[in-house]
Amino acid sequence: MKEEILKHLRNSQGKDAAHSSVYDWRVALSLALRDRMVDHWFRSTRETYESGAKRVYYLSMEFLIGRLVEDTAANLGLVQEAKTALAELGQDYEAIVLNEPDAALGNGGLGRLAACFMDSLASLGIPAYGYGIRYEHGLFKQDFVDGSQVETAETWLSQRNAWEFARPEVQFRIGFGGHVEHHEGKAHWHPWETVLATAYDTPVIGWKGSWGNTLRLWSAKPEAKFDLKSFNRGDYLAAGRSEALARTISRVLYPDDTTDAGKELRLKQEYFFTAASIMDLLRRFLSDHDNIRELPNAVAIQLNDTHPAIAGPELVRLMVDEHDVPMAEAIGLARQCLGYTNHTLLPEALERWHIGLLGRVLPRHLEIIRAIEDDQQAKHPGSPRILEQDHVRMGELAFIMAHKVNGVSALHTDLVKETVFADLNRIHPKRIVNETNGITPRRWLHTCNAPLSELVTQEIGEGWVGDLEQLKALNQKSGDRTFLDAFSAAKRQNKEQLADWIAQSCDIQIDPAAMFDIQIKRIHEYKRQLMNILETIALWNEMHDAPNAEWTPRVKIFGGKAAPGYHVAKQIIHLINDVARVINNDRVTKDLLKVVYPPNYNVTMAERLIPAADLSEQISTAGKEASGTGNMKFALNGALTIGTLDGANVEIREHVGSENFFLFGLTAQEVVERRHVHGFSRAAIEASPRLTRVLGQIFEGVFSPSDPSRYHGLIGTLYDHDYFLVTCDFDSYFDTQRRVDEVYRNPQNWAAMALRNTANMGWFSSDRTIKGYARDIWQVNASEKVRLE
Ligand code: 26M
Repeated sequence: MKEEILKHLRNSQGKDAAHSSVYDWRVALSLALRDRMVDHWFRSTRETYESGAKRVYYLSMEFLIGRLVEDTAANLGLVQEAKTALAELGQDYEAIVLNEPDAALGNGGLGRLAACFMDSLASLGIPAYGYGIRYEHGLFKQDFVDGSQVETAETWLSQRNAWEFARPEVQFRIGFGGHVEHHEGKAHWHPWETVLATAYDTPVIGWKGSWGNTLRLWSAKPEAKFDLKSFNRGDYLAAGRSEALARTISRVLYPDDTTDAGKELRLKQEYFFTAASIMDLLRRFLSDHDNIRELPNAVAIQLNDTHPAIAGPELVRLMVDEHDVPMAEAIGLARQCLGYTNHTLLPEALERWHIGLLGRVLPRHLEIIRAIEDDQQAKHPGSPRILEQDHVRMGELAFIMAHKVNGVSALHTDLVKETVFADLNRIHPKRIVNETNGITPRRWLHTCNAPLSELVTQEIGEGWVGDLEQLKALNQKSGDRTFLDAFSAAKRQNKEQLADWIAQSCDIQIDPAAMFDIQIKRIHEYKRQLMNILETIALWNEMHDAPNAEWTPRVKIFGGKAAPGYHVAKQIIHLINDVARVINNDRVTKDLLKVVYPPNYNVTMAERLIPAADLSEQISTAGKEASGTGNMKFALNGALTIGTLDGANVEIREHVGSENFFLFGLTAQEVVERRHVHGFSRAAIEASPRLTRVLGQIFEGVFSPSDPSRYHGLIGTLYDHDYFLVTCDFDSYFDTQRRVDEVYRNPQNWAAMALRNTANMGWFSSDRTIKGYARDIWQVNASEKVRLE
C-alpha cells in the first residue's frame, strides 16, 4: 500500500513526497484504493456477462454520496493497511480523510437513499448500474450572515475526482426540440439541437469486496467542434455559445426538494440523463440479444420518483421508431421493464409539465404520451388522465408505464393507495407495493461510529455489518450493567468529540453530560423545525423563571438547508439563529440550555452528529413524511426518538418497542379531521398559556430587537393558516419532552432503552429493502457467489 500510494503521488499527481500537500496525499490514497477495486469490479462484470443474469438499472436524478475514502477502505478491508502505510510515510490518515469534499449530488432523503441502495446492491451481489447526472456543482454551500441563509456555489469538481473513470468513448447524441415527420406509418423526429452525453464511471464495491457495480454519471458536452471560424473572426463569444448551452445541462443540481420548478432546463436535464441511460442499456442488451422482445427478461429499470419518468415514452419511442415494434406491444414491453418509486404525497412536489413546453422540447414524446393515454383509456375507460387540461402529469405517466409502483414505508404506501393514486389503484389493484426504506449499516454504523461499532463487534463478532439482524443478540445485554456502562461510554466518547468540533467550528461551549437533542434534515414547514424552536423557547422561559428547579440540561442542535426560493423555510432558519443568540447569551440558563446550528449540513456532518445524539427529533405532521431515513440512522446509533406516527417512525416504534420510543401528536387521520374544524389553531393557542407566551415574545421582537416585526408574518400564519398543525401538537410535544427529561435523569434506564433501539434496528438495513425490491419488483437474484452472512 505504501508503495502504491507513493507511485500515485509521483506518477498520477506529479509530486514528490517532500512537496506534497494533504490534497496530493488524499488523491494518491484514493487512486491506490481505486486500484484495489478494479479486480473485484471486472470479476463481477465478467460473471454477469457469462451468466446472462438480469441487470438492475437504478435511474436517479440524485446520488447523495458524501465522502468515499473511509467507506471504500472499510468495504475492501484496507483501513488498517492504509493507516499504517500513511503513518510510515509521516502522514495522518484522519487529516487525509477530512480533506475529501462531499459528493453532494442530491438534495436530501431521495438522493441519500439512492447512495445507500448502491452500497447494498453491491454488497448483495446484484448486477446493477446506477445512472444519474455528473453535476459540476452539487447542492449549494450554506452560510449564515446575521442569521440568514446565504447560498454559494459548491465546487467539488474544481479538484480531481479520483474515484471516476472518464469514458469519452461512451457517447450518445441527445436531441431536443425540432419537429416530427410522419410518412408511410413511420415517425421521424428531427431535433433542432443536440448535445452529447458522455459517461463517467465510478466503481461501487460492496462489503468485503464481494461484488462490484457501476455508478455511471452523464456529463453534457457540445456536439459541434469548437467554432474555429468565429474564433478566427475574433468573435470569441459566438465561438463559445453553443458550447455554453450544452454544458449548462449538467452544470448544477436543482436545489428545490419539493416544488416543481417548472423550468425548461430541468426538463432537459431529466430527458438528457434518462435518454442516455436507456440508449446505453439498450446497446448493452442488443450486444448479446437479437430479439428486443426479450428485454423484460434481461433488464429491470427502477425510476427514483418521477424525475426519470420520461423513460417510459423514450423506451417506447426507440422500440417503435427504431425497432419497428407496434405501439401497443411496445407500451406493454416497456411496462414489464419499469418500476416506479413514489417518495411524496405533497401536491406541490408532484411533477407536472405544461403540454406546450413538453411538446416544444420533446415533440415525439408528446405524441407517444398521447398514444399511451389512448391505450390506457381504451383498456380502462374512465381511467385517470395523464394529460389534464394543459398539463402532463408525470405521476400518472409513471404509474401507467410501470408494472409495479412502490411507496417507501407502510403508512406512506397505504396513503398512496388511498389518496394520490386511489383511482389507478382500483383499476390496477396489485400494482402498488410497499418497500420500506433502509440505510446502509456500513456507512451509518460501521464507519461513522467507531466506538459503538468496536463494542458491538467485541460482543457478537463482525457478522452484523453484512447481516444487521444479528444485532438482536444485544437484547440479552439490556440488563448487564457492565455492558450498559460500555455502551454509555461509547456514546459519551462520541459526544465529547462532537463538543470539541462545535467549540472549534461554532465557538460555542457545550457540556457532553447534557442531553444532545438533534434535528437534522431539509428545512420544511411539514418537518416542523418551527415547533421544535417554539418548544425550545418555552423550555428556556421556564428554566429562566426557576433556574434552581430540577432541570435536565439540554443542547438543541439543528442542521439543514432551505431551498433558496422557499421564503418561510428561510425565516425559520433566521428565527432559530436569533433564538440561539439570545439563549446562548443568557447567564441565568447558561448551564441548562444551549442552541447550536452549524451551517452547511451535509452527509459528512450527519456522520459526526448522529453517533453523538441522545434524542432524535422526528416530529413531522402525521401523513406528510413519506418515510424518513435519518430516523433510522439515529435509532441504529442508540438515540431515542421523539416522534409522531408518521412515515417509517411507525415501523421503527414497532421494532424497538413502544416503551422505548417517545410518541406524541395527532395521527394522520386526526390531522385531516382537525383541519375541518373552524378556527382550530386559534383555539389551540388560546388553550395553551405556554404557547401564547412564546408567540407573544417572538411577535414583540424579544429575539429580533433590531427588527421587531421580523416574524409577524410567520407567527400570524400560525393563528390563521396553521396547515401543519404546529399549534395543535405543541402541548403534547412539550409534555412529552418533559417525560424525556425525566427518563434521561436515570442514566442506567436510558442506556437500556437506547440499547433496545440499536439491538432492534437490524430490519432497517437497506440490504433488507433491496432484497424486497429484487423479489417483488425486479425478479432478480443475488449472485450465487456472494454470501454476506
Ligand atoms: C423536483 C422538481 C424540481 C427540482 C427538484 C425536485 C425534487 C428533488 C428531490 C423533488 C423531490 C426531491 O426529493 C424528495 C425527497 O427527498 N423525498 C424524501 O424521500 C425519502 C426517501 O424515500 C423519504 O425518506 C422522505 O420521507 C422523503 O421526503
